[in-house]
Amino acid sequence: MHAQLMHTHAQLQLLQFQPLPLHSLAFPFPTKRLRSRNFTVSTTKSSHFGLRLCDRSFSYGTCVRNSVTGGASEVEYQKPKQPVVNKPYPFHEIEPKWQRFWEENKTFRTPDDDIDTSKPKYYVLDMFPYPSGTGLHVGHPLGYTATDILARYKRMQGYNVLHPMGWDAFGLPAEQFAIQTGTHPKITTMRNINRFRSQLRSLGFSYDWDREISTTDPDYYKWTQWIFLQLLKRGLAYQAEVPVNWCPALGTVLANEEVVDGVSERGGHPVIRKPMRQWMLKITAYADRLLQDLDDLDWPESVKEMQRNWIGRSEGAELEFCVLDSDGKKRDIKIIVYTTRPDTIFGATYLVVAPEYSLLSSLVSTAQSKYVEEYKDLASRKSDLERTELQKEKTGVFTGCYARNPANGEAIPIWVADYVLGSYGTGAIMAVPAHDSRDYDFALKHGVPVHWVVSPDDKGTIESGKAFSGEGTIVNSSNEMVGLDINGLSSQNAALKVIEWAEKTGNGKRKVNYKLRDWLFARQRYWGEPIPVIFLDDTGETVPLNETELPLMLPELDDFTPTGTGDPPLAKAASWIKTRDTLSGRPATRETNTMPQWAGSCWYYLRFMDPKNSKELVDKTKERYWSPVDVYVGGAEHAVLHLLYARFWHKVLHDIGVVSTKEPFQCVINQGLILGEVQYMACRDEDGNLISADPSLGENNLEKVPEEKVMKSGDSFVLKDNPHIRLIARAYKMSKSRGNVINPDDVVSEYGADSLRLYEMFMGPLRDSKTWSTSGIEGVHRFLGRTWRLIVGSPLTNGTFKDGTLAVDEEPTVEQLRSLHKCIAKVTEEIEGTRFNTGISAMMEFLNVAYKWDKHPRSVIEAFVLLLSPYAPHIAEELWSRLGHANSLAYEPFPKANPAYLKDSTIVLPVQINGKTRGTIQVEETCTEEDAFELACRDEKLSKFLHGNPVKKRIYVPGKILNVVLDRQKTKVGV
Ligand code: ANZ
Repeated sequence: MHAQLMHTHAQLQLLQFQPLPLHSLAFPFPTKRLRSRNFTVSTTKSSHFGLRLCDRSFSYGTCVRNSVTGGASEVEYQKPKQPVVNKPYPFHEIEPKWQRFWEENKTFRTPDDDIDTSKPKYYVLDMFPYPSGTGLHVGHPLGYTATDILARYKRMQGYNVLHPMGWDAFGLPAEQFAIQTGTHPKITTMRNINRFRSQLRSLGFSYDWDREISTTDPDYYKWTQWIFLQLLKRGLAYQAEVPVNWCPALGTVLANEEVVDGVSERGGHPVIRKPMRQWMLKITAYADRLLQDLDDLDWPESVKEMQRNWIGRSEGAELEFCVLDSDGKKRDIKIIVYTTRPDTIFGATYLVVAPEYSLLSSLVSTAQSKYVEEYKDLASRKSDLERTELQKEKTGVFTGCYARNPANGEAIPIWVADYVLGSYGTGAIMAVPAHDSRDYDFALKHGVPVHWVVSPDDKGTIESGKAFSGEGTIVNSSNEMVGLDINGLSSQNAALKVIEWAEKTGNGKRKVNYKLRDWLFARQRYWGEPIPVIFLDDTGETVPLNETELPLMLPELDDFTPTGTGDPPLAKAASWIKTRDTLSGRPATRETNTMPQWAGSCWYYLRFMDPKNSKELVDKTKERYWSPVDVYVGGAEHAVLHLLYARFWHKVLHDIGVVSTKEPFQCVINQGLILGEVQYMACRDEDGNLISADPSLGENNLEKVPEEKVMKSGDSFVLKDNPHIRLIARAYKMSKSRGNVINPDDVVSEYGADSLRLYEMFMGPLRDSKTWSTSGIEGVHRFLGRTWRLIVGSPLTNGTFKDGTLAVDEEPTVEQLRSLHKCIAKVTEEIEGTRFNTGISAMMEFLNVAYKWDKHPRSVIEAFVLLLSPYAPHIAEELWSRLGHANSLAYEPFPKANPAYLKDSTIVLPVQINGKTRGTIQVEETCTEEDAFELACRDEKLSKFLHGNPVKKRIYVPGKILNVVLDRQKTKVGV
């Protein structure tokens, strides 16, 4: 037990709360109470979540509750889960000390107006978090540490670095919490932000906190609203009656991604489709540019592909079909279909229109109208996803009328079927059952003929009972009457020829289509940016606010519950919604919808360049200097929506001259997922005995076995007590319900922030998913402890360390320089390639070698400390200061590898004796002739020839060959 615990009172300090001087928070505390699991401290001093209660080397607990009663604070501390152990180095003192130092000295402040723009810039950005009530999880520091290493490394390379942090703080959870508890979302959000900030600070990230922004701050959302007005001005924001996902229980409209299997993602409430007036943003106007400009980005190929698919560009044709009445007479209506396969036109045996097709009612014959109406009603209750599912049964109803296929002149039936969507293409298709599987299934079910018009080439085959949807050679496709013959052509050439023919004869034209839809940009929620428009009471006309009226502040509300009618909660702010048009003075009503959560995150990277500018969104000079973001790190879940929306706004801002680059983020990196510690599972039989795991019995039957009861047997895991019982080892996503969540606060408290940072980088490649392992973190923690002891020495008998270091002021040996420079080269190369894990391995190897040295020259140790500093900045700063430096190492030049020390130190030198190569020796490249000969004589093989034989002559070419000529007359036979 540590000496301090023997006293009745421990002298404790509250660590990690940066703004207060540490000593003011030191206080004595009865040690007996510290031994219980949780304990409460009463104090008159204010206190904060996440604070740690420590003495010189132990952490006793982390503040988990903080309440004020009658002027005094009650603070509840929870002990870390792991037992308190002796620490290999005093990180509890070092880490808060350096965090305070950085803050007080504004070490990481990025120069603003005082910037030297002759220096190169590096903008490295994290996807800013949503400050949830649960605080940071260990997944956050993975990306944040990676960007922090890059930021620190680039600073040391002489770059101006922009490395900011902020909060994406509007959103549903704070609003739902407000509905449940009455706490204003502003308060919840502020509390969560404070917690996040203090957690991030405790990890030593080198953010410029002067640039912190929150999307909920009116100084920020003023510009989000300003961008909206620009979109409106350019016709890129418009209102439309759109069927939206209406969730009656939440009283709000949900975005598609918030609806999973017909219920709301949050809460699992049923969702129905309901038409409502909505704001839409015309992202489709940018579809082509969003697609084309992807090519020049250094993004993961998978993310680019997801964006391409989301935009979903397809090339084809719009073809016109004349409608005939039931007697075959030509009517005055045309149906235009969209097809990507004009080559199959001769195989079109029917047309299908979507149930919501605008001309449907004028097509339907009287006899069929009842059935069509019933069918339309049925279809309106299904989601697009349900309707287009490939496996689903293809339903449909005949409209009672026909159309003429313009290629072969045949009259073909027109059906209405829900597998065709009203929102894509023209909402009508020519159905080619022989070559489209959906049409094939439909035709089979409804007895429509199938005409084969594409014959597979070498690669394809026609499977019986299936459509052939591949390309091939066209057959059965010629009609002299209309001047179209595509027989024998490849599908591609045939398609071109059909389009050419259609354009010439007025039967259609080439057409490009996109899957991308316009962006639904309104939410029936309180906690979002108000949309800056009003509606004139007399005419209903929409009038944008004047830019000088921004920000349009969210009104105060006490009641956040949805109105339930579809009117957003803002409709309850009676005095706020009633206003007047500033220009005409006419009475008007404010828009009560708010913007979706995506809005604020669309442009925050620009505000970081100039966060306090009250005149402009971003100053032009600053924008030109910092754009684009050089590296943007975040989760793969943002591959499409956030990254696409931000690119869209950026392009609009580019068009109106606010930004200078075409694209916002040059390089995007997705960090992998951190899965919980591996869990070992077995099953139980009916009598309750453990049996081998059998996943086929279902997930619920798997039971966790504690790690200490598990052993490895060959490639598998078995129960120690009964090796016949086989276990499965699995890592799961961290979740409360599985009880496998690792709290970064606990890790920091037990091992320190440097260990957490280093471990998250050491777990594996940044982009891969990885499993958490406590023994892994102990490994890197030991490495830091060994680094400390190598440089500072072993602890004194009282557990403290002597001041200064063991480094000596001596010239390093060539061997030492070789080890160092190899390490520098490797660490540099790996940081550049964002392969941080292998960089750490190189430092570990160096440390092992350095432990063998008798003396540790200062220059070598200093360089090593600098190398380590981006990864483990606290320990590195402390060592740097102990090495005699008064300033932070944050701007010291990063060590450069000297190529002279990188070559392999030894070479293999061939040795010839009397003209014949008899063997080789391993020598230093710079080895002298004398040393080379000496080595040859000691070599087992060569010594047989050399031993006792007089040498007549030696010819030595350094680095190439040693040639020994023996005196033949006095030499043994055989040489
Ligand atoms: C005839 C044809 C023949 C087709 C063939 C395919 C294969 P993408 O690539 O996704 O753009 N289509 C067109 N509009 C549709 C709608 N509103 N709802 C459902 N399906 C629709 O797909 C375009 C193809 O999907 C079009 O080409 C059309 O069917 C169908 F051998 O036309 B195709």
